Amino acid sequence: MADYTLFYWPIPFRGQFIRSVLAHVGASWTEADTTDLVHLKSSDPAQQAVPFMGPPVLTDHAAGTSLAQTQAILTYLGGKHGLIPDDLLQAALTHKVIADANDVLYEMTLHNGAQMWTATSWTAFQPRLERWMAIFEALGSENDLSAEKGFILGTEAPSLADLVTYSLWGVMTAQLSPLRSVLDRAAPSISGLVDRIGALPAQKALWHQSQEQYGDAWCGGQIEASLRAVI
Ligand SMILES: N[C@@H](CCC(=O)N[C@@H](CS)C(=O)NCC(=O)O)C(=O)O
Repeated sequence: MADYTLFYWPIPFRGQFIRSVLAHVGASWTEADTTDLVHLKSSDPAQQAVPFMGPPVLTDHAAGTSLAQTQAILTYLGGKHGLIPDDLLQAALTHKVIADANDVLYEMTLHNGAQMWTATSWTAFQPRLERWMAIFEALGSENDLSAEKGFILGTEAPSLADLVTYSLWGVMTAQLSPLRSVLDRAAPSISGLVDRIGALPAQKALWHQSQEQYGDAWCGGQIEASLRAVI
């Protein structure tokens, strides 16, 4: 049996953050069928492996436990596999990076598709999107990150914060390619970092497999269609 089972839609988006960490630590996992996910998602909360509203859900078979909420899953995996620095401030900054990434996902999808993008709303969002990129860039710069070397929290090796940064900006700009030049301009060190993380053998293999499975999808659904129409 695999180490983990991931319940998520067949798209990158939030699921890719989890997949990226699992690949980095060399864990094996099974992707649950969408029918099993739908069944689990619509079950009575009292009957669910973990009470939850929206995926991802990760089952850790050795521990006999399941978790929901991307931030909680990442924190669990990061702690279990030594990807969160011991230093109190660096650990808190790891949680900040995860929370920032989650905010960006919500903003990019207008709160999971509550509204659709229009040319006007997308144009109005551009300063805010670039500011988000600049926020990641500034954190990296404070820790001597450059395009060529270093990691976002100044650690010796990639930490959870780097994998999250890659899964956010690297995956987003790979799937929505017009945004890559925006990232290059607003956050050049982050652009370099995500390329370096993406070039790690485990990430390269994962991304190759993900592209075969998910094609050019990012967040999926009507919100992705409306995004593609305006970028
Ligand atoms: N805060 C949750 C959000 C989960 C979420 O919105 N999941 C989406 C897919 S990315 C979903 O399918 N939601 C369905 C629903 O909320 O009913 C997390 O970060 O994991």
